[in-house]
Amino acid sequence: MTKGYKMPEGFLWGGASAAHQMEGGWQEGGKGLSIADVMRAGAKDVPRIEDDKVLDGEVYPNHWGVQFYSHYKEDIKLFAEMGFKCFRLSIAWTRIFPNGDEAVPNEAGLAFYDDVFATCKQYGIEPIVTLAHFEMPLKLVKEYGGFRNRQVVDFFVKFAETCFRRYHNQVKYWMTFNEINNQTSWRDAHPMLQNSGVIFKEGENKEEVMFQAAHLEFVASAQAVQIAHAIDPTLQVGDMIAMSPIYPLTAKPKDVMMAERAMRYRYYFGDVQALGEYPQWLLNYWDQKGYQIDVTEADRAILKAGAVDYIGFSYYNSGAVEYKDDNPDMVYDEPNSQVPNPYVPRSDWGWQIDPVGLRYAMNWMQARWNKPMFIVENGFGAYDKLEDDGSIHDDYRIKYLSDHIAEMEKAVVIDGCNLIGYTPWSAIDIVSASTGEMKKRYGLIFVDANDEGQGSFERRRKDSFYWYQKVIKSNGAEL
Ligand code: P53
Repeated sequence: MTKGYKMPEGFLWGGASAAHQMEGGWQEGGKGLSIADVMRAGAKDVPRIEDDKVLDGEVYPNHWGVQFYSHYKEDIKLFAEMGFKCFRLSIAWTRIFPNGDEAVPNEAGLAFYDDVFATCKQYGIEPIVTLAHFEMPLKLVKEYGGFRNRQVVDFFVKFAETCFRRYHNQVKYWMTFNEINNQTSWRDAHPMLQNSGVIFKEGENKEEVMFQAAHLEFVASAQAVQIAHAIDPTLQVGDMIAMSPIYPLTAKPKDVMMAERAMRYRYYFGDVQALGEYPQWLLNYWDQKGYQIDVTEADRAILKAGAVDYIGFSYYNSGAVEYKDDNPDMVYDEPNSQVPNPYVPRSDWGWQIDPVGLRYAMNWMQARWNKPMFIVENGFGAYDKLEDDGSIHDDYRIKYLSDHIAEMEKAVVIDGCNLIGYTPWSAIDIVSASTGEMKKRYGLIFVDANDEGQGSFERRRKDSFYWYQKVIKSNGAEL
């Protein structure tokens, strides 16, 4: 164990998850089909294929997840044993509005989360809830075009309002859209998986569509923030940003400028949600490109009045860019503009490991947005080995988490960043979002299941479970 700094009193240590990756029970309790239910399994370099319906004979790993739907009491008990003060989960939109466009919510779905939150409460665990974590009802994608369509704003707002009304006594911390900014890099890879639920049409400009869809998500999010405050002024609603700071590859001024341009492109999402308005450079960019983004005066007023209360963010890695002569305008195009950073190691899936980048990013966000922050994801996807005696020796995960927590603590104690809590990804093994694999494991708790959904689904404590238990017990002093 190494020595860390103690976090402030009341710091929310916990773990994170998302409904589609964890729950399973895809047809239980009246649940409808979400986009995650039609995504096949992929692998490291094999993209997940998105079908437009469930096809016989295909493998859809989110159908079973890790069966949290039937194991939640046992799982939350294990979280309590680790000492969790909070647990981040998402509400599956399709449990509440199975197709997204119903007039009345599905009572069985609402009741499921009543019981999940009651179970958390029994152990003094604060639920931290994401409303949209890559789980849009499939019908809203297919029949309404996702967030191309203003009607979908209304559907989302209705879903959000339904949840706030039902759970505001149990849930104080909310987030609207998970990793809202990862659509900058997922335009080609997973158009449907991103929260926008957009399927691109032949010949259209994907970047323009992305800006338009993101705009409607901002409006939906800002409306949700206002409604939450009207229902219960004690509710805290955050955004959720995939934070991966982009460094200049060298100190050459043009590399530094290129990195600045990359940062503003990736994080304008945070500017809009935290500051309530679009940055001027982006309005200029739209003009230069001839993009016609439908942003009304009414929208602008909503964005301004619906700024978020805190910045939720994930942190896994950093990136780097360099200036290239064939790109004199320094247009940032993700992920193609990125170059490997020779100074940091990589995981088996190629993710760059950079704990200092977390401290750097926290300082950057504090200065730019000046809001409380919440690290709602940080973790290490790796192959784990179940030993014959049932133990799992995941020292690589302990090292990753310990190194990152140490930097987080410096950001708080030395640099004065305002941090509400820390929930590593993931509390328990889950199905990977990008690959659909089970074997890319993140959990502090092991689930005995393979990529095909075979296994006992028994839970086992990894070494990281016992390690994290001590971290929490010492409030961050023992890493
Ligand atoms: P997986 C890409 C880059 C950074 C975070 O990711 C990302 C992604 C998309 O996968 O997603 C977040 O499972 C996301 C979680 C996801 C986790 O990071 O692809 O919010 O749902 O599981 C880890 O390895």
